[in-house]
Amino acid sequence: MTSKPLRLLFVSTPVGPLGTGLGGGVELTLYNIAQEMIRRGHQLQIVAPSGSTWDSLPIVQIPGNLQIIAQSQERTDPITMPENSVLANMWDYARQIQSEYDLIVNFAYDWLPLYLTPFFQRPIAHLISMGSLSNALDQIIKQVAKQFPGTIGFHSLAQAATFTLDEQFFCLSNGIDVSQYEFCAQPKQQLAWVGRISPEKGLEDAVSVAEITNIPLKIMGKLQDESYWQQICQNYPNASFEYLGFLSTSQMQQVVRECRALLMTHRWVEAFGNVAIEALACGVPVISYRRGGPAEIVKDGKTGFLVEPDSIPGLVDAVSRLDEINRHTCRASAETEFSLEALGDRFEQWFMQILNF
Ligand code: HBI
Repeated sequence: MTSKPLRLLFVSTPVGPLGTGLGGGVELTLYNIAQEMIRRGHQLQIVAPSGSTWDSLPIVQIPGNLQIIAQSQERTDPITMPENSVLANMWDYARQIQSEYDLIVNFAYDWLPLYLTPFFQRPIAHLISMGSLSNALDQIIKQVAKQFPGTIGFHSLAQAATFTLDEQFFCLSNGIDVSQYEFCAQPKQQLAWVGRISPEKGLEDAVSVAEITNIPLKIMGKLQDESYWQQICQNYPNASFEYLGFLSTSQMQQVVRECRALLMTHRWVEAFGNVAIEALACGVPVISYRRGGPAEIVKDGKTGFLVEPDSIPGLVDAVSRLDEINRHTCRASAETEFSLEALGDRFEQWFMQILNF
């Protein structure tokens, strides 16, 4: 706990209302850290797009048109804003009420809140939730890192490295409410894949593993790219795989915990990989490409295996070695490094540094 309670204003991602899964990993991060800050006695207000529903969290719903997802754009694309932009509306609201808070925390992977930073009276902490995707966004992140050192937060060193900042930044890792995940000692003969179904997540590689090993694959997550999914269904007629939909945390962990392993087959530098620590919390080993955040989460040979990126034979070999992994070791690593307690300590440390208490 910091010396005194902080008054925190969290401004959410503009790509979808909280609770819909459209915001991907950053939704879970926002929910977890909000919960933990309230538990620690801080005052908290969340600003999010209309339609956000989330338990008892205090959310101000802002209307407006959603922002298109950054990963669907080209690196050289100009920044685009829809008319009646929910992103602009959320930050206009934050501007109006900023004096009631000590610190504003930005969860959007977007240009506007970074550009607005010097125009605000209150400090803004920017949690950058993905690796580098856009030249215009890279540039404004560099600018804010230079002008406001320490206010840029990342989830992993690999993610930070994609922005080549020479300024100091803060590495938050990530964390989950481990008590939401139930350990399972005896899994079924099945594998899990969890994530937004979109090309950058490389689902087809996991389906290949299911076809080669003849172990059924359970797929969960937001079906973001319909044509990509249809392509996979056509290209792997002999593989045994089943799409279970976008499940709540509790439903998802009920399936994952009974799997022999979670496969992570991402093509891009995954900023962190929340699903990796969710699987570990269930005692489930993680088999992941050695790329991005998961390479800083999985202890090779201890809590899973790190595989040469894009090597399907590497994934298949790791599956054959799963009996070398002790599922209790997986659970223990989630409890020590990735708990809400550990995450809360890192966020408080970041906030206090920015407020230079
Ligand atoms: N795209 N424009 C934009 N803004 C976001 O906040 C955003 C996104 N794409 C994906 C995303 N956020 C989250 O799914 C990731 O941060 C996890």
